[in-house]
Amino acid sequence: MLRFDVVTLFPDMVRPVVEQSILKRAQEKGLLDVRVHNLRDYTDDRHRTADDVPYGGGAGMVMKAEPIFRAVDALTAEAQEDGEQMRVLFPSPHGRPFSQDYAQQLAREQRRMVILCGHYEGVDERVRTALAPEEVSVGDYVLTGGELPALILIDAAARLVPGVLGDPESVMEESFSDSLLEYPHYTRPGLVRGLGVPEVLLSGHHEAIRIWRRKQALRSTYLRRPDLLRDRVLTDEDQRLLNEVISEGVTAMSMRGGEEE
Ligand code: 4G0
Repeated sequence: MLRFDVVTLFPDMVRPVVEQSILKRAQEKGLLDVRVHNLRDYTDDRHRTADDVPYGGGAGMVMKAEPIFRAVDALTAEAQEDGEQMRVLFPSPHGRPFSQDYAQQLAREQRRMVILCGHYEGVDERVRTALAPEEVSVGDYVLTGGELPALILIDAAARLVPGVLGDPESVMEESFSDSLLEYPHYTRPGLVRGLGVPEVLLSGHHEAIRIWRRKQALRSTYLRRPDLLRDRVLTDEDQRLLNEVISEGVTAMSMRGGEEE
């Protein structure tokens, strides 16, 4: 079972989200366990202070180290009692870039994962010194806190756990089209505001559909994220389809999904 312990000053930013939809179902099925811990419960003063002014002055507040240490100590003790190991993650703009590969690694993790959510201008550096948490970044931008990144890590990992998504084929297909963008999807009706569906998808010709989708995925990737194709060894079929895409040129129609064929 994939287990996350989220340590946060704002439990309500996390709990309602993990209690919805697919993450809720995953927990009901016993495939995922997300526990949310209020960092204020690990403070020791009357005002339950979790932050303070920075030494040396300057704007904003800094998260205190001791409440984080106490929370991690409590979770470490609990894991030990249950004979489990622990991995501590710390969402931060200074972290290692999160990616699909990183998510896959989390999804296969046997240890409990503690996610420390920082806030304000940052956390007391001694949290890094003493805990050496794994810093992970969900992108090159700054957020008000680590809660949204925590949810991103949990969501991206959980959906890769076998049985979490309804249809195991969707994850299968996805790993097949690894690091290509998706082909376009259509559903009923066949005509929406004058817009139709590519004929091939209505043909029932499974091999033709497979090739069409593969070509569309290559086209979309070539046009929008050529970096994903740059150092990639293509199969003979992929190379042939990509050559077709390129020789057809970047027409207005190809930009709309290549409905010519
Ligand atoms: C630690 C993660 C935590 C340090 C967290 C901010 C963006 C990300 C936080 C800071 C976050 C991300 C140094 C501002 C909380 N923002 N990109 N905010 N600093 O993953």
